Formats: sequence, structure tokens, C-alpha cells
Amino acid sequence: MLTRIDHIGIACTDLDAAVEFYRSTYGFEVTHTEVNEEQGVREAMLRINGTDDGGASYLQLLEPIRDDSPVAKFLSRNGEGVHHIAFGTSDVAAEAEEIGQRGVRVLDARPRKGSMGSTITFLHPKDCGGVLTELVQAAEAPAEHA
Ligand code: V0V
Ligand code: CO
Repeated sequence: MLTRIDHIGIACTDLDAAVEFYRSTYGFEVTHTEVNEEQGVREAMLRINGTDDGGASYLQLLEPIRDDSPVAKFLSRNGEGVHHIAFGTSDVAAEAEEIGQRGVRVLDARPRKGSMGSTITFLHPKDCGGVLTELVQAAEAPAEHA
């Protein structure tokens, strides 16, 4: 089951400037920053609210660290803006398998490492109405089929 919006991923060219925009305009504070080498991003998570399934909802600001990364490619095509949406679940592998059986291409053969110790997988935007979609199992969420 998908139980929340985990985050909205926003591509930006200057992470520090984006963080300052969200702080000074809306009062959102950074809860976490990290570099994800595999995904080629430097990112900041801005917590919006907590939920009762062990997760929360965030804005995820993404700056590319490599020219060949998905976010760098997106920025060169589209400029800054919404890059993906992410739904939260307590079992990302089971969700991905179920959604894959409905004919949506799952981009990762097995779930990968996401922000804050989460486990993530992506669905192809062309099978999701033009929206790059991510599934997230928060680090603290117990797996249903462990
Ligand atoms: C590409 N397309 C998009 C898109 N990126 N459409 C909507 N939203 C996006 N973000 C479109 C693109 O315009 C093409 O449309 C079509 O998809 C296929 O493009 P392509 O050139 O064949 O493929 P690429 O090389 O642009 O790759 C697209 C995909 C790639 C989605 C396959 O970006 C990917 O694997 N993304 C998953 C990983 C990722 O995005 N990581 C960064 C976030 P036309 O021109 O054919 O109509 S990391 C993250 O969120 C983390 C760490 C976390 O949450 O914890
Ligand atoms: Co994300």
C-alpha cells in the first residue's frame, strides 16, 4: 500500500540558493543533507510533516554532482523545476513488483539506497503520465514481509 507523499523532488542548479528560497519564502528548514554518489546528486531534505507509518513528507532539493546524472540531464532539457514525486510505502520491493505487473516499467532491478537510509525505486515517467515516480520505504518503517 502507498500511504503518503514521501517527497517532491525539485531539480536546482544551486542547492544553497534553493534552500535559502524555501527558508526565506516559506520558513521551511533543512532537516538533512547528503551526497548520493550513485544517483549523482547533492540533496537537502526539508521536512513538511510527519505521518503515522514511520515516515514523513519532505521537499527534496536536488543539485547534480555529475554532468551525466539524471538531474543534470533534466536541468539541461527543462531548467529548474519539479523532477519527480515519491510515494511512501512500508514495503518498496513488494510495491514495485505489484506495480510492475500492471505494465509500468520499474527502472531498478532491485531497490537502491535513498535519502536518510531509505530504500527507493523509480518508475518510468512514460508509463506514469509523464511523471517520474519514486517509491520510498523509510529507514524506520518495518517491512510487511520481512
Ligand atoms: C526524463 N523524462 C522525464 C524525466 N526525465 N519526464 C518526466 N520527468 C522526468 N524527471 C523523459 C524525457 O524527456 C524523455 O521524453 C523520456 O523521459 C526518456 O528520456 P531518455 O532520454 O530516454 O532517458 P533519460 O536518460 O532522460 O532518463 C530518464 C530516466 C532517468 C527517468 C530513465 O532519469 C532515471 O533513471 N531516473 C531515475 C533516477 C533519478 O532520477 N535519480 C535522481 C533523483 P521524450 O523526450 O522521449 O518525450 S535521486 C533521489 O530522488 C533520491 C536519492 C531519493 O529520493 O532518495
Ligand atoms: Co527522490
